[in-house]
Amino acid sequence: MKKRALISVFDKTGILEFAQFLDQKGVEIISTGGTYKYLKENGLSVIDVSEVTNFKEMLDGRVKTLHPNIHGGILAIRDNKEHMDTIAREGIETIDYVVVNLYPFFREVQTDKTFDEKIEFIDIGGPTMLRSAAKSFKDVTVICETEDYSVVMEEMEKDGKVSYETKKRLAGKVFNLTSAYDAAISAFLLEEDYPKYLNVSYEKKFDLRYGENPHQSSAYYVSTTENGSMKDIEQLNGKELSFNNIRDMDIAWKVVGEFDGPAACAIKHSTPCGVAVADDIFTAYKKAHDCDPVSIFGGIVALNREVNKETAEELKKIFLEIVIAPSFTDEALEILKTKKNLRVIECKTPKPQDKFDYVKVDGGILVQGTNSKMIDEMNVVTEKKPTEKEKADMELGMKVVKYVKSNAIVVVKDGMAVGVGTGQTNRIWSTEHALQHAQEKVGKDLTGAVLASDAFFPFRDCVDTAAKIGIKAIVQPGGSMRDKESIEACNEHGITMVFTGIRHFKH
Ligand code: 93A
Repeated sequence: MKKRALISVFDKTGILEFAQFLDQKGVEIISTGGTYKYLKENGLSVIDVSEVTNFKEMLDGRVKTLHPNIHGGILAIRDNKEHMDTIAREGIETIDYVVVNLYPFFREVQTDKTFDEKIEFIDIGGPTMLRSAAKSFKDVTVICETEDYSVVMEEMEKDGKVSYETKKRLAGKVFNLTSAYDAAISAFLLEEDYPKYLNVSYEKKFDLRYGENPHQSSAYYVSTTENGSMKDIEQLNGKELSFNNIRDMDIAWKVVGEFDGPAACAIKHSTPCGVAVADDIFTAYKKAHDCDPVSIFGGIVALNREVNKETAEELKKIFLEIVIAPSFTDEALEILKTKKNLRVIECKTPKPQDKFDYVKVDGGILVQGTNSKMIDEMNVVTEKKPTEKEKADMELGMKVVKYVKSNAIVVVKDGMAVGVGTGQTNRIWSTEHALQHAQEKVGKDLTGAVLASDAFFPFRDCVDTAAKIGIKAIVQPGGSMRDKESIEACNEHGITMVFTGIRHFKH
């Protein structure tokens, strides 16, 4: 019996060559409106789908292939006699190849088209054919991606047929696509109800060499429905990005995104090791570097202003994995490009866009709104009031603490996060760590420095320890049973303390 292919593609890339190939192999080609016209114009003999369905396309093309003559021909099991008798009785012939790519809903949903226009990009007939063909994969070769034309052509050329394994893999790709496609539509319509309904739809951006460690396989996926800065990156120089690179770069970019003025941030192992603000980006970077000149080595640096020549020269002085910024001057880029391996990344989306955060647990996933609320109020709870300078450093401290693993303590001086106490299992160790670190980096004099904490102090010990080193201002959310003890300690030591009302746990 003559083999038949149904071709209905929105993206016509490579379809002519593939259709010609099928034609040469004696496969009869059936096509829908636009595809039919395109193939016909290019000299192929094609059958219009309406000749198969005995129905004209209708409802502005909403119904063109949704017909038993199509789906019967795809879904009939070839070695089931009853199935074959049934379609024969109904005058339906089998379809052996289904080649479809869908209306580009992923792309169109992110444009500024109207709601109703976007609805029209929901493909119904396409996924239906793909799903029918994928279910019938033993009998039907189904192609939903242009890149698979060559795979099928090679096998047909070599073996005269497409193997079971390939047909199964192609079917799996169909359901992978249609599930992501449906999730994207669901996200579009149920936006308000999220995360009550989980609508995750991602497409692969690229494969990664490995994951967190070389023995872990890995790939990078980006959302098909949501915008975001890490979707918007362009690599201008350097080695390929790694799993750890992307993760660290994301944090670095989020940190500098907290600031409206010029800011720089260095990240090591997901932890900020230098964050600073200044009137210009050169100074901000210099200060971020000086927060911790040891840890920044091999780190990831984010800058929230265009990188100019002098900043590039400064960046070039040490070994860095990545520099990410909104733009680079030509001169700056030239300087950075002299470092062959340095990954130079441009990102045009300055602030994080995600509304939700996911945390993977074994066999499940936790969903939460992103931690986008910084400070509720600056409530001074001590006799001593903070100066404007202290207030600015308090804000910086809180912005950094948000990205430090709990228990998190950050010491800030003159617009620089000079001490970062991270990931300790009690608050006093984090406090000691941050203070010790700050002393080492900026010398003994921490007079006038500010201490920020991601959560309340359970006891007064942190205040007492900070006082010994010369800390004169503390910012924290407040809310402990023993807040009073910490406030008393501050008053005894002449420290000002501010409650923000917003906790920033990061577990
Ligand atoms: O509007 S639809 O949901 N109804 C259908 O019956 C149908 N059949 C194929 N969309 C349908 N298609 C889609 O048309 C395919 O998925 C493909 O993307 C597109 C190809 O249309 P044309 O051949 O007219 O360019």
